[in-house]
Amino acid sequence: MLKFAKRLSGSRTMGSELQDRFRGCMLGGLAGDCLGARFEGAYWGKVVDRDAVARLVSEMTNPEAKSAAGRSKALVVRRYTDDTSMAFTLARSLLENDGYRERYLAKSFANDYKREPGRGYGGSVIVVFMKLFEDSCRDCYKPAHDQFDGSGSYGNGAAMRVAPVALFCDDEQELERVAMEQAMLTHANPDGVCGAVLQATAVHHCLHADRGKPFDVAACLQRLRDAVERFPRQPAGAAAGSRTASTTATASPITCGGSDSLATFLTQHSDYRATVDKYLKKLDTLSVLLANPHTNQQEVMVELGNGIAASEAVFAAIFSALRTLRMLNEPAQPSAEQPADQKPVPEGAAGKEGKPSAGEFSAMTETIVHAISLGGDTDTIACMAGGIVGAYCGAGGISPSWKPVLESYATAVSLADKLCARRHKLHPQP
Ligand code: R7I
Ligand code: MG
Ligand code: MG
Repeated sequence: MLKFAKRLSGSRTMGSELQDRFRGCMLGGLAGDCLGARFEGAYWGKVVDRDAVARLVSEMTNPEAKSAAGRSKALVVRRYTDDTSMAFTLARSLLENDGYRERYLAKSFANDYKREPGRGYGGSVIVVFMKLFEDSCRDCYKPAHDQFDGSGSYGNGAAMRVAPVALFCDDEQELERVAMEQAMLTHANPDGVCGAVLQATAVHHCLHADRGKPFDVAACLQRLRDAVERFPRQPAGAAAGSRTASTTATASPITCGGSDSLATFLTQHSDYRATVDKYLKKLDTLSVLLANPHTNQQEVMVELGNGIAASEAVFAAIFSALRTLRMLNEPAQPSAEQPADQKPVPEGAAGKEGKPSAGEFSAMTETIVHAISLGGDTDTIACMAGGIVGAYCGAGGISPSWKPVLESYATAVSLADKLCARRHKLHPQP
């Protein structure tokens, strides 16, 4: 096993393992967003040289790092973008209401945008926020439904923020439903919603995967496939067309106001079948790409995409995350078979005088560097990949040198701790 795997058990000393994994998820997302934002949009339709990304990430986070020209660089705090802003808001909303409250969350998203419009929001979602402020807005899902002439946005904005839902919801049914419903406040196209369900499922699976055994990539892919096959999840016992307050046997109260069925809306959408078929096909492609250690960034970008559509960025992120988790199962000494450009980035790569430290491997660094090197929507791909890997590896897998450069690091930890404390209260553990 790679050296990193040994550090997983060490992280248990920080408190409960679960708390560490909650923190890892929130911090991994924050790190991917803050570091990936440096590259967002600079490389649409093309990949970025991995060594260059590793060097720049090191320059951004390592106080001893030197630039390619050998100059020392002062560390600066890296601002988070809309991905983290909306994830924080979603986490707070779930905590403050002890569940999903649609109007509260919709208004919170809109208020956050008004307070900080410069966080790099998607071009069209702003129209949704503006409509939510109108007195005439009675149905908080309608502004999202009206986007793009009634077809709804297929952007990745509902997926990029969804990780807290995986930390909040225990069972699969509740998870998939809350992921769907929160998505539909801003994204009503099945592509945008299914992407959120898939990302939430990936985080949830990795959060609860047994670290005592090698990470089971096939089991994770099967869980993702199951989620797409039953998308959109209907509340248990609810007849199509009658979305009512939840009566599911879940641990927490989830309020679902409104009268129309969101799930029915999705299944009746003209793009619904195409979305399910596309997502299942892309999962097959992802599985083939993952099985081959020679797969390079160019192939991932061409096959899965790296753009702002959920059906691209979510798959790029899940690939980056599962690639790292698969690597944790591999021998410590990379085999001669492994292509040089796919070998793990050594921890502190290009740090001191550009020399990597021997043999060390940081799962989070590896994930974020790989995600960014796919190009395109780098903050969002790295944010989602970081959230998945963090949920498995925990905060113990994140370099302490990243702390001062990630804006609102303490907020991410605090929200993770509150979500974890709530879970412990519902499910006390010895
Ligand atoms: O999805 P969204 O919240 O954007 C998230 C992205 C992330 O990369 C963030 O980091 C931030 O940079 O933005 O915002 P939307 O405005 O709903 O969707 C994003 C973009 O996707 C839109 O501005 C459109 O360019 C495109 N898009 C569509 N274009 C044509 N037809 C989304 N849906 C459609 C569509 O149906
Ligand atoms: Mg962003
Ligand atoms: Mg983005």
